[in-house]
Amino acid sequence: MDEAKEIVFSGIQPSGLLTIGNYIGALKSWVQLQEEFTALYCVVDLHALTVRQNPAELRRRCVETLALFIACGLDPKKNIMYCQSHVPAHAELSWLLNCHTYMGELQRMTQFKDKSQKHEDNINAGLFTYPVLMAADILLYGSHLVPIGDDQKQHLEICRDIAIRFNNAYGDTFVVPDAYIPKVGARVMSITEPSAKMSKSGEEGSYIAILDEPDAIARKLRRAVTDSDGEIRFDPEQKPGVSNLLTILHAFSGESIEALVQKLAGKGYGELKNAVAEACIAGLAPVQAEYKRILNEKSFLEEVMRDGAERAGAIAHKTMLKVRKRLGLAPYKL
Ligand code: AQP
Repeated sequence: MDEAKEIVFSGIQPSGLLTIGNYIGALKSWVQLQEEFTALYCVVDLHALTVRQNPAELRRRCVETLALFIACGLDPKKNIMYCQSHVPAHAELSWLLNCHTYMGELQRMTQFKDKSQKHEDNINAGLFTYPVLMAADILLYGSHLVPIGDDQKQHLEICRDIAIRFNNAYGDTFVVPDAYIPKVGARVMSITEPSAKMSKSGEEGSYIAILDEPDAIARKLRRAVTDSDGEIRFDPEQKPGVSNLLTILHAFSGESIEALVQKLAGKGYGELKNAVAEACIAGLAPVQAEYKRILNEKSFLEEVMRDGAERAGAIAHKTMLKVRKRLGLAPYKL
């Protein structure tokens, strides 16, 4: 590890097919940040367990998610990619931080409220303490910067609060991290319900998966919910559907929103949807082709996962020694 570089950490749950929300809001930033920082990118399978998963599917999705990371441009020579459950220190630190987190803080989390409503039959303690595990993920590595979408802002805030509280109580232990939120695309909205975030666990037609076939992408976008005033204008408050389509078009075409609005002035929503579909299909094609190729390279993927866990584990081990000492846990050697 290059000690001179600052550290970036981020993760994605293997809880479904990764969406263009994950791509625009997170993965694109990850690719840029790996050039400048020591970057750790994690398939956060322990987080996925807060919602009931099919074990065989979860096992398969962990490897597929890692393959997709690489297909999106993440390079195992430039960063550390691994599976969260392969580094047990995440769960260990999470417990220690749980003892430094207040119920009231966790009760305020909007994601907990949303997911409790969505999974009424399984409001488990893990769902409630999810932000503490996320804090452990980040603090284990002395992370300076955490690239996230808008939805994770509140969780990053609580992570900072826990780190500051711990440092105040026991002396400087954790780096207090900053969020890195993309200027555009930090909250890609659902195609069918543009007032809600696009989620991989949403209804089938509500999201575009990175691996969706061109026909599926075009079909979903044709059904995108817009509004009735017919004007192509960027106004997320008044026109969430149209603004969301413009954001997606901007992310895949690279053209500024202003330029796109000018170009599409006077045209109908059908044309806007076609333009978004074309850009999306073209932008995702190389990722999809690379994914198919990499997925067949089982031994390469295993090696990336094993090597990543070893390197991440070595950093985590150092942090845990410090944390245990600070808390007064008995050392192995007296
Ligand atoms: N719609 C989105 N727009 C922008 N960024 C997004 N992210 C997720 N959805 C959007 C960002 O992707 C990263 C990984 O998120 P995650 O999969 O670990 O969890 P999530 O935020 O709960 O994403 P989903 O798709 O909504 O997952 P499910 O449906 O399983 O709960 C994060 O940085 C997130 O901000």
